[in-house]
Amino acid sequence: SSPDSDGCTPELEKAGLLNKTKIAEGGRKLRKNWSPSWVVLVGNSLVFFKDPKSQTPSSWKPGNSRPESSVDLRGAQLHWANELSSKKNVFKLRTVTGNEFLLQSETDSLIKEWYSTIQSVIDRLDRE
Ligand code: I3S
Repeated sequence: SSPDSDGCTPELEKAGLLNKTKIAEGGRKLRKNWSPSWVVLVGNSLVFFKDPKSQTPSSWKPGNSRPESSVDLRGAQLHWANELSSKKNVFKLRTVTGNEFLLQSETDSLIKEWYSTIQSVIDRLDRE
């Protein structure tokens, strides 16, 4: 049986490396500071970890690494936002609490997959 056969363990939907910057906190604009982030979509949350490549082997212990931050996707909004950056393949995620993040990848197919996977979680939560 699958690890989630009891329906209690949140499903790991997706994980990978994206460029990330937070641009607003509680509706207040922040200065951009792009950095690579290991992004994990699990259950109703998008969880951000330090780029594993920037960590020493000894500090990188899967399942034992603390997230830098996490975002509740319930009620969140997702938009392509290429006008907000000189980079290509940028989308903006806005939480109900007014936190805003830009996420970016140089790889078109990869960013499209992230966009549609996050959107499908938001849609699922909207229907609940
Ligand atoms: O939207 P902005 O302000 O042009 O964003 C750029 C700046 O945040 C810049 O930082 P400094 O203002 O500290 O130099 C960043 O290095 C750039 O990456 C930001 O622009 P992009 O177009 O990369 O999102």
